[in-house]
Amino acid sequence: TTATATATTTTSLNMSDEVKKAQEAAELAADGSPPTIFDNIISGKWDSDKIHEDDLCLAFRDITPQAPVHFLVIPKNRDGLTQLSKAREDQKELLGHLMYVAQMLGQKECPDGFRVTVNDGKDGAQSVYHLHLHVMGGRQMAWPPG
Ligand code: TR5
Repeated sequence: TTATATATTTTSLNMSDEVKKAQEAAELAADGSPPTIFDNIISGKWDSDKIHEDDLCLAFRDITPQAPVHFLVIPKNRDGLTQLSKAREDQKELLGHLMYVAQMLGQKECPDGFRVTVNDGKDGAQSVYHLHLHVMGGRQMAWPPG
C-alpha cells in the first residue's frame, strides 16, 4: 500500500510539474524568459504612474517608494535584459539611453541630487527580472547602502 501510494504521489507530482512547465512555456516572453509584472505595465494591462515614455523606454513611479521621489526606468523591449549582467555589446546604446533618461528626469524632480541604482541578481537583491534603473531622491541619501 505504501509503495502504491508513493508511486501515485510521484506520478501526480510529475504530471503537475509537466503541466506547470507547459503553462510556463506558453507564457514565455519573446526573449525566452518568463514574463514579469513590468510586461503588464508596458502593455497597459496594469495601471502605473508613468512619468516618461519614448520609443525605447518607460519611466514610472515605484509602487513601494524608498524616498520621496522613487521611479524606475525600464527598456520597453526587454530583449534578454532580464538583468544588467546579461547586457550584450549591441545594447550599449540602449543602456546609455536609459541612463540619460534617468538623469534627465532625476534632475527635474530632484534638483539637489539623486541616486541611480541597479540591483543585479541574488546578492544585488533584484526581485523583478526585467532590467530597471531605480532613481531615488528628495531627501538626503545615506552611504553605504544596506
Ligand atoms: O528589487 P528590484 O531592484 O528588482 O526592484 C523592483 C521594484 O519594482 C521594487 O522597488 C518594487 O517596489 C517595484 N514594483 C513592484 C511592483 C510594482 C513596482 N513598481 C511599480 N508598480 C508595480 N506594480 C503594479 N506591481 C508590482 N508588483
